[in-house]
Amino acid sequence: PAVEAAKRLAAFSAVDRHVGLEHKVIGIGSGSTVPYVVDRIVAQGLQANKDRVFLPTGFQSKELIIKAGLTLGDVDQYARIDVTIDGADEVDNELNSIKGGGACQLREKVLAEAADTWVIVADYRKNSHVLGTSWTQGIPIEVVPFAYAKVLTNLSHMGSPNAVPNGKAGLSLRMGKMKAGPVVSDNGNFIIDAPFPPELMKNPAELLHRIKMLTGVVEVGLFCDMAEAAYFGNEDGTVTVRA
Ligand code: DER
Repeated sequence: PAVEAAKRLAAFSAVDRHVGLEHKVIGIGSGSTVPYVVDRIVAQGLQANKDRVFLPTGFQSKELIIKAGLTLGDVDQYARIDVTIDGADEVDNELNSIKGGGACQLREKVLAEAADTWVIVADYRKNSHVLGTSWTQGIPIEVVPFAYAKVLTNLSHMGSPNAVPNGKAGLSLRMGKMKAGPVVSDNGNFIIDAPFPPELMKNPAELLHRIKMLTGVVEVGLFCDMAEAAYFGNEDGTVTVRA
């Protein structure tokens, strides 16, 4: 319950600060914190105005919008977005983040980039100094199925270890839990989770570009120099805002 309260706190604070009557096109992220963003939007009556539309970052996000009675916008119709709010798996001091725990990072990054303002909402577990500190599962990388084996090899040559000390899997193709075979993204692609040593995680922008250039990589779960602000709900009921 402490984590859920922290998620709610972060979400409510971000909506109150960044979603106003003047914002008409709003991007809704994915994951378990974003439902609280939608709760707040509904509570503030911001769904009532039918010319306010909400754009989804994937199947879960779309269902969230529809079930909350928000007006679902067609992503193709809106090249510009006023504000997108999304969760993250970990955030560092410079507001760089690891995303893709939910395998939604491609569409999330499209709506993050298209937004005038992109805001992260997260509980205290995500608040780090350096990426890779709390999120040790590795960087989520969306790859075309045809290329996944080659990308695994290339990532290994870049220094991603096949095993990590904390017992979590090292460099690996993300396999389904209640599904035989690999996880398949909303775009029909596979996800590779690639941990990297701290010295590489200290420069996420450089790592992002090196990974993105590998043939077969569709999108990388590193969001660098994109967030306007990050809201972390804390266990003691306070909110940490980093901008
Ligand atoms: O996959 C993602 O990037 C999602 O935004 C997700 O990982 C956010 O995490 P949450 O479920 O803790 O909000």
